Amino acid sequence: MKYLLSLVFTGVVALTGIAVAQDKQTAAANFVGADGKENGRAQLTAAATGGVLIELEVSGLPANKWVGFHVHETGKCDAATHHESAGKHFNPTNAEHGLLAAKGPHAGDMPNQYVGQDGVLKAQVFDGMVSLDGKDNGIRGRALMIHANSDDYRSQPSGDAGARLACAVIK
Ligand SMILES: [Cu+2]
Repeated sequence: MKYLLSLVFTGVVALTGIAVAQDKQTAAANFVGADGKENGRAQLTAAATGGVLIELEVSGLPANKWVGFHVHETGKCDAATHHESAGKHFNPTNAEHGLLAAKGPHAGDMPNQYVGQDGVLKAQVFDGMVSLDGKDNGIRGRALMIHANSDDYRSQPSGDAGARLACAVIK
């Protein structure tokens, strides 16, 4: 009986451990600017019921301006290519671009973010269409991107958001 109880107890502890691990899926990403130098970081936390919270702080951006913010499909930030190395927006459902597009959005589409007059962007953004390690919508190994202009939420394929100013591989 004592042996059985201890087996049950071990089982409960193991199950609880798994539940906690799933609640606390996290990732981090370091931003690289257009000049190739590190200029910020992000912390990512997966929500238990889906979606990922992205907390970021990036400096050296154009002051007093709304800028586009997306997940791009390729986790490669190469300033020598103006971060074109990160490829297109992450779009596993083959949707159109834009939070306000009739057949959108891309899973990697997120709202514009505001840069303060010190050129620093601080934000907490929730993307409900992605996960960290999901088979189809996982973004670990992909890239976060901040653009020079705001996303118009409609233009194809990327909202006319302009140059790629800061790129971060999600690890
Ligand atoms: Cu983008």
